[in-house]
Amino acid sequence: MSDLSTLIVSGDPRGIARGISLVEDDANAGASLIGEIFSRTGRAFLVGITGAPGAGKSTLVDALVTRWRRANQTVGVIAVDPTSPFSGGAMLGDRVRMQAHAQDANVFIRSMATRGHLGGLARATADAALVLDAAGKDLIAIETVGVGQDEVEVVGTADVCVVVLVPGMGDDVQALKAGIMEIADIFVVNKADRDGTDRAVSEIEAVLGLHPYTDGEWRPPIIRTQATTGDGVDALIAAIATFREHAGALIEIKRRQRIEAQLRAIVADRLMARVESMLGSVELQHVIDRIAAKETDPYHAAAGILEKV
Ligand SMILES: Nc1nc2c(ncn2[C@@H]2O[C@H](COP(=O)(O)OP(=O)(O)OP(=O)(O)O)[C@@H](O)[C@H]2O)c(=O)[nH]1
Ligand SMILES: [Mg+2]
Repeated sequence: MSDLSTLIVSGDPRGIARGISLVEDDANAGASLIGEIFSRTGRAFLVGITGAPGAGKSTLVDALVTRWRRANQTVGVIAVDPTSPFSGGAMLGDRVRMQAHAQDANVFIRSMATRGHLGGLARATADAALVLDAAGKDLIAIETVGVGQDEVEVVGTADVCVVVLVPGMGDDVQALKAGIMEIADIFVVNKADRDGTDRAVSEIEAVLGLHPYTDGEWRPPIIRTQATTGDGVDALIAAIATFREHAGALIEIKRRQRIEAQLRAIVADRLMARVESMLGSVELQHVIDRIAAKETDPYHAAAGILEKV
């Protein structure tokens, strides 16, 4: 085992930071690191938290971390920074907010950019979670803004997925219909101090009512929270624990999905890298020119390329 892997497995914060940077930035070194630590993973429980910008996700994570620490659980947090214009500056905000935990060696907090990951955001996040898992973190919270396919993919394959909504946002119900619904294991209506909380709860109930839940099938509970005061956060912790106890088969399916997504991303990435090194960028541009000039179409061009690999 390399020095870095040894540091990570011992739970050293600097080792963890270096490990995550490696899986983010360096495909080859990241891959060999994962190879070394992989047998030490599989113990952590991944909690995905998603929702609209400003819904209070980070405040909620902060409140969860406080309680998990009280229960002597070690914690990792991965906050996937939205780069969208309406939520710029979130990274700084997260840092300030989470500062209360900064002195705690048993809490590791990391922000990750949404763009520019070789093999995609989901791959990079899953690898970062593996590093935290190998480092012995009991619980790993992954926060993303539930706006894009990428972000949904990231939290959708966490062991449990918490979708955070707020009162008075008609758009959220649209988002529910647009697919966030399928990935939610637990709904949170945060900012329950605001008007319209009951209405938000009944809107979610109405959407849940469209699905005929069978006996033994997990029906997502709806938890009201006020993340700023911590009200309702114990109920959320209890709901996560209940899910963990009762949805074992579902969690196994999600773990397999996570492995599958990771495997597919790696294969696609490597295949493309092989194609690029084989063709060279000039030849690739030439193929693109031919498609643009309608001399061929993307499907035939792709088939032609794959024949040569
Ligand atoms: N009134 C009220 N405000 C809250 C509550 N929870 C969070 N907020 C406030 O909502 C704002 C956004 O909170 P964040 O935790 O940064 O929200 P977020 O979802 O992480 O935001 P992004 O990461 O930028 O998408 C902050 O000003 C919080 O103080 C709540 O329960 N009630
Ligand atoms: Mg946030």
